[in-house]
Amino acid sequence: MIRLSACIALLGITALAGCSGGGKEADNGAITVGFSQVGAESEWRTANTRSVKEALAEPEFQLKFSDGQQKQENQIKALRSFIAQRVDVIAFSPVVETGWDTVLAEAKAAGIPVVLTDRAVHVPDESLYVTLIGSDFVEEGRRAARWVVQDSAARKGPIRVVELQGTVGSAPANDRMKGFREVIDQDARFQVVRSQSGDFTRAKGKEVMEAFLKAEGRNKIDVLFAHNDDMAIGAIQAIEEAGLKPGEDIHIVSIDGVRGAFEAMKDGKLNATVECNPLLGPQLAALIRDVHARKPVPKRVVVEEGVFTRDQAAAELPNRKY
Ligand code: GYE
Repeated sequence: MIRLSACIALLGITALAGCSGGGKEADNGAITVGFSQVGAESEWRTANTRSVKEALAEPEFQLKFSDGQQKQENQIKALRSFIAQRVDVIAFSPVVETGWDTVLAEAKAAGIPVVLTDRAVHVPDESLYVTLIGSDFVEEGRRAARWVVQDSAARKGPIRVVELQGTVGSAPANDRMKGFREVIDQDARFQVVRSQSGDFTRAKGKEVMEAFLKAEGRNKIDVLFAHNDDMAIGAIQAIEEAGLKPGEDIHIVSIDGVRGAFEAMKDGKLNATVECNPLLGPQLAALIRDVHARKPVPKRVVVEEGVFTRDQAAAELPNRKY
């Protein structure tokens, strides 16, 4: 179950009420929502898309869904088309953090409220969006590092760590890296020897891990931290192809907690996964309802999550919903 901790001050409705225009209701009275998704890069993302589509269903909602294929320019085009169609509410998950000021100002000028889901943006003017619902990625990075520190309690240094980053410039990549470093840097035994983006995909995770193994030598990597499970699963293949045992020769922690990660843990190949819940649909629907009704909503809604290890995998697997 998702528990919410609503933080920061409640958003006043004056900013929105003051805007001219406003969305055009669909003929049947449904709330029209334009949703711009990042892409279909990972198991997390496909579960997230399913959840959003299920929750923003007819007859209450009329959903216009657009897949950005991991490209900001596609998402900006989608947002402009939602504005032109005068949807009631725009919801979107921004692939990267920067570069949204102009299009968000256009939405504001058109009186269309914007709800961020999953990923954050960096805009100097926070009134350009109403609220953000998503995970605390910095904390997820810290949790991954705390697991590594605990797992390495009996080891002597130097402990050589490689990192597979998510999409360059994305909120989860920036924040997970930050949280991980914050904790790992306090223990002098650890050295992050390589850190590169695998764009949150299995294929890239495998490719970059192959390059890491080549550059470092097969016996020089102790720990892999991957910003998502899919990249870890790709890397596991690369490690096996190099003749090493993932989960033993190289200890691996990643983030998301998708089914594939639990299966890899059950097989002993992944050591731990930090949960990041993609099933945001019902909460997003509730927020959109309130935003559309011009009710005040929290500026930030955080999803609470846990950490799972290999010994818990078999028991937890039947409970996983994504
Ligand atoms: O961890 C990754 C996906 O933004 C939280 O995006 C999301 C991340 C998730 O591609 O698997």
